Order: sequence, then C-alpha cells, then structure tokens
Amino acid sequence: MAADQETHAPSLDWKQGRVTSWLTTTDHKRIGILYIVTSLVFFGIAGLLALLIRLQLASPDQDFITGDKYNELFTIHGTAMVFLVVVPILAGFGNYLVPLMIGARDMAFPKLNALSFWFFLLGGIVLYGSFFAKGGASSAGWTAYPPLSESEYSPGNGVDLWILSLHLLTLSSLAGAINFTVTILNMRTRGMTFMRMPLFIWAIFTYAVLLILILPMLSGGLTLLLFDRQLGTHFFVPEEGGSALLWQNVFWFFGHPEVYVMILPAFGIVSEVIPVFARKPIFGYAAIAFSTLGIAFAGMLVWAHHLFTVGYGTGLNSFFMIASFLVAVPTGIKILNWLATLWRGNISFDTPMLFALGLISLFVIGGLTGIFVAAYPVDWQLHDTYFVVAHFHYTLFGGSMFGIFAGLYYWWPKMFGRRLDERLGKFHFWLMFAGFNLAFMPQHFLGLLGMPRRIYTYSEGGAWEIYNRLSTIGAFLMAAAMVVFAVNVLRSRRYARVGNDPWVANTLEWFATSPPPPENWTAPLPYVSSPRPLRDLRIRLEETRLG
Ligand code: HEM
Ligand SMILES: [Cu+2]
Repeated sequence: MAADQETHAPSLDWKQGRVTSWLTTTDHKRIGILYIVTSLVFFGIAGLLALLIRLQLASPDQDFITGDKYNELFTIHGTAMVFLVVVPILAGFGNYLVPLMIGARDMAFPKLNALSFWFFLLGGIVLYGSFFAKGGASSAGWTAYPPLSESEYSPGNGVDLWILSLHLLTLSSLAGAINFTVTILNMRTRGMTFMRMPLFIWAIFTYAVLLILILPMLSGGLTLLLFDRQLGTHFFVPEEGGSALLWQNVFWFFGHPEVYVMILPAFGIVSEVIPVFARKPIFGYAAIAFSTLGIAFAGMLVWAHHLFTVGYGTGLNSFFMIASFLVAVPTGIKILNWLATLWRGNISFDTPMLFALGLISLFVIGGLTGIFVAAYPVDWQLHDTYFVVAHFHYTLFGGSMFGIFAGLYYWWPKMFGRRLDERLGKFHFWLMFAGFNLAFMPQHFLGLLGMPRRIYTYSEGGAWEIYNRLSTIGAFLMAAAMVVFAVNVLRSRRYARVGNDPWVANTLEWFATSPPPPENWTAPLPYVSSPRPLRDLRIRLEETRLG
C-alpha cells in the first residue's frame, strides 16, 4: 500500500465543515452522516416515549399517564422507531458506504439524495410536532386501523399529521431507494460483477427494491384514509359500503415486507463484520447473497398472517401459515453460514463482533417465536398480546438495532478517523444485552398469561405485576447503556487517529483514507477479482515485496 495513503488526509477534519456547507451538501458521505445523526436523535426521543410507557406499566392501577395520552405514546413510539429510526439509519449507512464499497465517486443522483434527507427530517418534525396538534397526536396505533383512525373516532388533527408525516417519509425513502438501485446497477468499479459485490451491497440493493415495491401501496392507502377523514369518502367505513379489512390488507402488504427492509441491511452488516473478526472468508458467499433475495421474495407473500383472527377461514389461513414458515428457510441459511464462518475461526471479540453475535442469538429467539405465531391456531391465542410485542422487539431491536450498533462501531473509524473506545464499547454491549433481555423476555410470559398489548394499566393482585416490574427495570438498563454509548461518542474526538484499514478488512471502503476525501479516492482503485478486493491487494503487495 502506497505510503501516502496511510497518513490521514490533511484538511479533511470535519471541524472545518461550516454549517452552510452541511446544509447545502450533496456529498453522499455527509448525507449519510446527517441521516445517522438525525436517526440517533429520533431514537433517543422514541426511546424516552418507551420509558414513559414502561413507567406507566411498572405497577398496577397507575394513573401516572391518562389512557388517551398512553395511546398517543405507543402510537408515536412505534411509528417513529420504524419510520424515523431503523429504516432511515440504514439509509444513512447505505448512503455513506454504497459508493465507497462499489468504488464510485458518489450516488447516481446527489441532489435527489440531499432532497430525500430533508424530506426525512421534515417528516420527523411533523410526526413529533403532532403531539402539540389540536386533540394531540394520533392514538390509533402505528397500524392506524379504521374505524378507530377515521375522524368519527379520532377527531382533531393527530391522524392527519400522522398521514402527512408518513407521506413525506415515504417520498424520502422512495427517492433514496431509486438512488441506491440505479447506483448499484450502473456505478460499480472495474471487475465488480454482482457475484463480487460485498454482501452489504446485496442487502442494500434488496432493501431498495423492496421499498420500491411496497411504498406505493402505503402511499395509496394513506391517501384513501385522508380522503375518508377530509373529503367524506367511505373506503374503510363498513356501514357505508367500505371495508375496514381493505385497510388491514393494504397496510400489511406494505407492513410485513417493511420488517425485511429493517432486518436485511442489519444482516448485511453482520455478513461484513463476522469474516473480518473471525479472520476467515464468509462461508457460502453465494448462498448468503441469494438468501437475501429469497427472504425478500417469500416475505412479500405472508402479509395476511396479521389477519389470522379476522375469520378468513382454513384455506387462506393455511396458505399464509405455510408461506410464513417458508421465510425461515433462507433466514436459516444465513444463520448457519455465519456459524460455519465462526467455526474454527481466529475470533477477536471487539465490540462490532459482540453486537454481531448478539444479533444472531437474539434474532434466533425472535425468529422462533415468529414461527410460533405463524401457526394460526397458536396465533388465535397470542394475537395482540405481549407475546407479540416481545416477538417483534426481539427481531427489530435484538435484530436490527444490534446490527446497527455493530455497524456504528465497525465503520466509525472510517467515518471519523478514530475508533470508539473498546472498554466503553464492551460495557455498552453487555449492559444493552442484559437490559434488553430483562425488558422483553418477561413480556413473552405476560402474553402467555393473557396480557393484551396497548392497555394503559391493569389491576392489582394478578400474575402480571412481577413481569411488568422486571420489564421496566430492563428498559431503564437499556437507557443507561445508551448513555454509555453517548459518552463514548462525545469523548471520541480526543481518541487517537487510525489509518485506512484499522480492522485489516476485505472491502473497498477500507482502501480510502479515514475519513475519505470529498472525491473518495486518492489512488487508482485495484481491479476487483473477488468479493474481497482489499485482501487480494494485500496479498499481491506482499508477493511483490517478497519478489
Ligand atoms: C428502546 C427500547 C424499546 C422499548 C423499551 C420499547 C417498548 C415498547 C412497549 C412496552 C410497547 C408496547 C406498548 C403497548 O402495546 O401498550 C412497544 C410497542 C412498539 N414498539 Fe417498542 N420499544 C423499544 C424499541 C423499539 C424499537 C427499536 C422498535 C423498532 C422498530 C420498536 C417498535 C415498536 C412498535 C412497532 C410497537 C407497537 C406500537 C403499537 O402498538 O402501535 N420499539 N414498545
Ligand atoms: Cu408479519
């Protein structure tokens, strides 16, 4: 590796970025960082809403929060975590990494890229701002099922602002998805065929294509609901000839594949991290790449497993049950290939690796309970109970959020030129891992003991008290873990600088300086002849050195 590439690039210190240059930037790296920082702030707010929910449920017969306010809290918490945190922070990683990993100068449409960020920010301001709307924020749940979401039962502007915010966020995601798809299809460097792309790129490509397929369905549904509320149409009003089940089908045709939009890039991060910290090539590159497409495809065929209790009958229920079971096959391929990569590896348990291993263990629990509720006779018992709340937090927090933390610790040195502190990182991981399981494992038992979701209190003397108390303690431990992370980030500006490739990794982003210059590359890119171009380059350099 040429000497000048090792020294950190002068005049690239982020402190020199003036506010205006950030406000007007079209650079994919800066837009990526704007997405990540904004999503983390939105995560903090949605996490605080969750703490209020847990405080209200910590003991029976609480009146710390009124029923109406409680309904607003879980509605905005759930909506924010999905649309303001997980989906956009993954767009942030994609924005920062896709051009660097495929050897491009920027995204295909830089200005459209900037626009999608500002739509995202505006959507977030509208959603959180809706708490101050007439009648308060939406309290119809993140699923906004009519007739509850119709103006008869949800007067005021809360639901209208919820719809406006989701329209802005959908536009933002759709613009981003088109940008990712065009960039990955057309801007890969010399030699980088599809079967030589990093697995994270496969994941972001699938994330983008899924969004393009499902977001128009959500936009259409939101518009019809707005018409019902504002123009007096009756699309979802059964008494007037409409259908409440139409909304449920429209919402979940989008909503279920949306969970794969939230997990596949996190899986992609794990597929990048595990081979680097196990010092072994990934086991079954092609199988993992195609299982990403397999999950997306099968995931489009299962949406009505959310409607098992509406009375569709054995035929339809059985189809959606079997289709839901099928998703486990490509998911299992990923899990087994990661374990095969770890097998006999020379593993170093740095923080990115700990979070990656955390994702595997927690997602397996979330996936297995998903199989339970995919069996519709079982779901008839557990639908809308805390068992379901526990299930999707194991997949969305234990899965997506743990993957996102792995990515933050792994790519932080590339983005900011310094590694986050390992001791604080490990403390963050173990506190989060313990807090998470204490918060959500007891919720499985609450569900089995019949506790419905979305209730703001419960009576004294039942079996639910201890589990709720434990769950609340767990939620506060998770909050403490996030404080440790914030301290690590704030102190990181004083840590030592690192070179291009602090982890001795495999993919092209580590060929650039840390952080990369505005034009990304300071030297001609190597010809890509495998999914591990940087490793190939290291070997070639070693061979020439040995002559
Ligand atoms: C930060 C830690 C978190 C805690 C303590 C937490 C806690 C909770 C609780 C207790 C509920 C149930 C409210 C009820 O039914 O009455 C809930 C609902 C929900 N959470 Fe979380 N959550 C957290 C993170 C997340 C994350 C990362 C996601 C991922 C996207 C998420 C998505 C949701 C959704 C979609 C709902 C359903 C809201 C509804 O019923 O409309 N949560 N959360
Ligand atoms: Cu589903």
